[in-house]
Amino acid sequence: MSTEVSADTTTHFRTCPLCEATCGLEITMRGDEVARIRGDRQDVFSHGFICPKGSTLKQFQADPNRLRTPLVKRDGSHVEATWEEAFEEVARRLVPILDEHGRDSCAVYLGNPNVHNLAGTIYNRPLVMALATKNIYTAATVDQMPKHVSSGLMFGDPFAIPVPDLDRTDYLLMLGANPWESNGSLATAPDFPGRLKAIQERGGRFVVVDPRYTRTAREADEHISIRPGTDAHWLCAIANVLFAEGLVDPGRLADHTVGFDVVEDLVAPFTPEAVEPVTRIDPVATRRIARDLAAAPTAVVYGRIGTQTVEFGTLASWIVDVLNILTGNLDRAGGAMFPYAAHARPHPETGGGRGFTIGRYHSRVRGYPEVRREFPAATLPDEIETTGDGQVRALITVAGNPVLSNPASARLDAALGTLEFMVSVDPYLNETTRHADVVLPPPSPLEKSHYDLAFSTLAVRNVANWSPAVLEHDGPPEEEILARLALIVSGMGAAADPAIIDEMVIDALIRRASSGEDGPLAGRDPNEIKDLLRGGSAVDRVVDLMIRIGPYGDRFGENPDGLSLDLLRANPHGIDLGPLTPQLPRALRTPSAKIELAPEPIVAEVSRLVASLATSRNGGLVLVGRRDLRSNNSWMHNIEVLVKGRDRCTLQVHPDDALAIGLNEGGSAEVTSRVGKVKVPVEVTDTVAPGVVSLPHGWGHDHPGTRLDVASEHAGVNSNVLTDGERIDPLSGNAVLTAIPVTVRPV
Ligand SMILES: Nc1nc2c(c(=O)[nH]1)N[C@H]1C(S)=C(S)[C@@H](COP(=O)(O)OP(=O)(O)OC[C@H]3O[C@@H](n4cnc5c(=O)[nH]c(N)nc54)[C@H](O)[C@@H]3O)O[C@H]1N2
Ligand SMILES: Nc1nc2c(c(=O)[nH]1)N[C@H]1C(S)=C(S)[C@@H](COP(=O)(O)OP(=O)(O)OC[C@H]3O[C@@H](n4cnc5c(=O)[nH]c(N)nc54)[C@H](O)[C@@H]3O)O[C@H]1N2
Ligand code: SF4
Ligand SMILES: [Mo]
Repeated sequence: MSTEVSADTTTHFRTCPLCEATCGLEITMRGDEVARIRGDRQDVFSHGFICPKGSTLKQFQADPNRLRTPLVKRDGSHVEATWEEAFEEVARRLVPILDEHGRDSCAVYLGNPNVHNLAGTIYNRPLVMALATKNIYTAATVDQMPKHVSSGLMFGDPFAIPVPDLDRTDYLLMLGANPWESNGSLATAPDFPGRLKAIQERGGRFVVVDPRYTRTAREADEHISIRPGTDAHWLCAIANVLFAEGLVDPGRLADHTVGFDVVEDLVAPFTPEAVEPVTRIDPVATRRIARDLAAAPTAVVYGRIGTQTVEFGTLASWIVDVLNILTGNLDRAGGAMFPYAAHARPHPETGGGRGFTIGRYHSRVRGYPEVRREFPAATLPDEIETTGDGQVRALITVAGNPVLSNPASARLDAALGTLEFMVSVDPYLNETTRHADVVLPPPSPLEKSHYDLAFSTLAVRNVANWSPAVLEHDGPPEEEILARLALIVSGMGAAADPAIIDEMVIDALIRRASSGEDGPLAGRDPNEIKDLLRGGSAVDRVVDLMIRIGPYGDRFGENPDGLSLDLLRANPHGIDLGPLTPQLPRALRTPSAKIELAPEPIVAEVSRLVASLATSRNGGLVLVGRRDLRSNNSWMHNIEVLVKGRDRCTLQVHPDDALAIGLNEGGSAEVTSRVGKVKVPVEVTDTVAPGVVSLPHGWGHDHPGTRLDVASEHAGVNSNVLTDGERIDPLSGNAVLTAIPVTVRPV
C-alpha cells in the first residue's frame, strides 16, 4: 500500500495505551483528521505488530459519544457545563460532605486505564493523599492483587513481579492466561503469540492449563484442562513431585532463599493423587509436567488472571514463583526475570528493606485488611449501604466502570444510586458514570503524551519509549483535572492553581531521590535539578526526572550518554535497553535480604488449602469468563468495527451439559448464581470443559441514562451480576471472578 504524501499529511509514532502489550503505532494525520493508524514497523519492541484494537484510536477519537465537555446532573439528567461550573459544582457539593462526615465519607475508585496513562499513574497519588480517606478501591482487587501480595511477601516489594522470559525460554507452563485474545498481562510482550510460536520454532514447548480449549491452547504443544479455581492445588502437587523425586535444584538462588524445608512440608499433602479429585487432572500428567519442568534447560511457570481471580489467588501466585525457584529458573535467562525499567529507582548494591505487610488497618463493615492501602473493590457496596460513622456518602471514580467490572454489580449499581455526591473522570457517560453528579472528560489518547510507567516494569525486554501528543486538546489535560480535584478536596477551592500540585509532585520526587546515601540525587542541589528538567508539561518533566535518575539515566550530566526525555524524543521508535538481566539479590526488599519462600501468612493460608482438599464437591456447573481480541474490558464496545458481526456475549456450554440441561445452540438460557440471574444466548461448544460454562465480562450496556449509541445496540449481559461480592481471596482482597457456582436452565 502506498502512502499518500501531501502537504498537510504528517506521520507520528506512539505507544498504544489500550492493553499491556504496548505496541508501537504509526499514525498518519491529514490536518486534524486521523487518516490511518497501523503498526510501527520500526518500533524496537513490537516491530509492526498490532491487534484490531490499535487502529481504533481513530474511531475513538471521532466517536460522537466521547465527551468533550463536562456534564453536570440537573434534575436527574446530564447537561453540558463549562469546566469552571463543573469544578465549582464539585467544590459546592463534596466539601460540605467531607466537613460534616469526615474524610472516610468519600471513597475513590480507580479503574484500569489509569495504569495506561501518565496522568493516572502520577496524579492519582496526590488526589488520594489530599482526600485522606481510608476508602480507596481500585481495579487491582478485581485483577492482579494476589500477585502483588505474593511478591510483597516473598521479595519484600509488591511491585517486584517476575515475568516469563518468553524470548529465551525452552519451556513455558502457562495457566489461566489466553494471550492470543488478551495479548498478555503481567508480562508485557507485543506480539505475545509470535513470541510463543518462536519458542516452538527454536525447539522448545509451551503448555496451557485452562478449563477452556482457547486459541492459545490450540497453538500449544499440550493443553491440560483443569477444574476452575484449583490451580493452587495442582501447582502444589507439581512442587510435591519435585521434592519427592529429588528434582529440586535452585542453583544460584539457594544462598539467597530461606524456607525450602518449610515448603517441602507445606506441599507434602498435595500428592498428584490427592489433588486429582479437585483438579480433575490425571496424576500421570501431573508427574510428567513436573519432570518436564525440571528437565528443560530453561523453563518458566506463568500464571495469570484465571489463577488469580480465585479464592486461593495469593497461594496460586506464590506457588508459581516457588516452582520457578525450586527449578532454578527464577532470575535467570529463559526463566522468570525481573524487568529493570528506565524509570526504576536504581537498586542499591545490597538488597534488603522494610518488607511488606498487610492489614495495618481494616475495613469498617467486614473487617477486611488493607492491602497496599486499598480495600477490596468487592466490599465497596457494603461501605455505601451500611449506615453509621464512616459510611461512604460520596465517590470519585477515575477511569473505572465498576458497575460492569466489579462483582455483585447489580448491588453496586443500586448503591451508587444512593450516594449524596459522585464525580467521575471519564470520557463516556456509561453504566457507572451515569450515577455521577459531575463527569469530567479527559483528553483522548492522541491528545496526550505517553510513557508507559506501569508496563515497562513488566516488560519481557527493557525498553523505553516516549510518545508526544499527536493532537491539541481543547480543555484541561487529565493531570490538571486530577490536580484540581485534589485542591478542591484539600479545601483550597475550585479556582486554586493546579501548578501547586505540579510543584508538590516534582519536589516530592526530588526529595525522595536525594534521601539516603545511595539516593540517585544524593548531594545534588534540588533547585539546580528542577531547572534542568525538560518537557512541555508537568507530567513530561516527571518522566524526564525519573528517567534521568533511573538505571540508564544521564544523571543530569554525571553520565552524559545516558537516557533523558530529549534522547527518547530523538528516538521515536523507542530505545531498546536489551534483554532482561539478573537482579537478585539487589532487588530484594525483605528485612532478611533473602527470598522468603514460606512467609507466615502464606503458611497459614496453606492449611486452608489443605482443608479444601477434603471439602465435598457437588460437581455442579461453574462459571468462568473469557476475553475476545476485539474487546477491552467494558469500554470499547461503542466502536462499531469492534462490535459488529456475530454476538460475542454468549454462554458457552459443553455439548454434554447442553444435552443434559436441554439447551440448544442459539437458544436462550437463564443463569443463576447465589447473588444474581441473567438471560443469555447459548453457544454449544466443546471448547469448554464439561461442568464449566463461560460468559465474557464487560457487557450489559442496556442501562438507562447512558450515552453509548453503538454499545447499547450490542448490549449483551453483565456477567458480574453473577459474581459474588462476598467471596474474596482473603490475603489480597481480590474478588473471586471465576469458578462461580451456577445453575442453568433453558428459557
Ligand atoms: N467477571 C469478570 N470481571 C472482571 C474481569 C474478569 O476477567 N471477569 N476482569 C477484571 C479486570 S482484569 C479489570 S482490569 C477490570 C477493569 O475494571 P474497570 O477499570 O473498572 O473497568 P473498565 O472496563 O476498564 O473501564 C474503564 C473506564 O475508564 C474509562 N476510560 C478509558 N480511557 C480513559 C482515560 O484515558 N482516562 C479516563 N479518566 N478514563 C478512561 C472508560 O470509559 C471506562 O469507563 O475488570 C475486572 N472485571
Ligand atoms: N482483547 C482483550 N484484551 C485484553 C483485555 C480485554 O478485555 N480484551 N483486558 C486486559 C486486562 S485488564 C487484563 S488483566 C488481561 C488479562 O489477560 P489474561 O490473563 O490472558 O486473561 P484472559 O484472556 O481472560 O484469559 C484467562 C483464561 O483463564 C481461564 N480460566 C478461568 N478460570 C480458570 C482457572 O480457574 N484456572 C485456569 N488455569 N484457567 C482459568 C479462562 O478460560 C481464560 O482463557 O487482558 C488484557 N487484554
Ligand atoms: S495488542 Fe494491545 S497494545 Fe497492541 S495494538 Fe492491540 S490493544 Fe494496542
Ligand atoms: Mo486487568
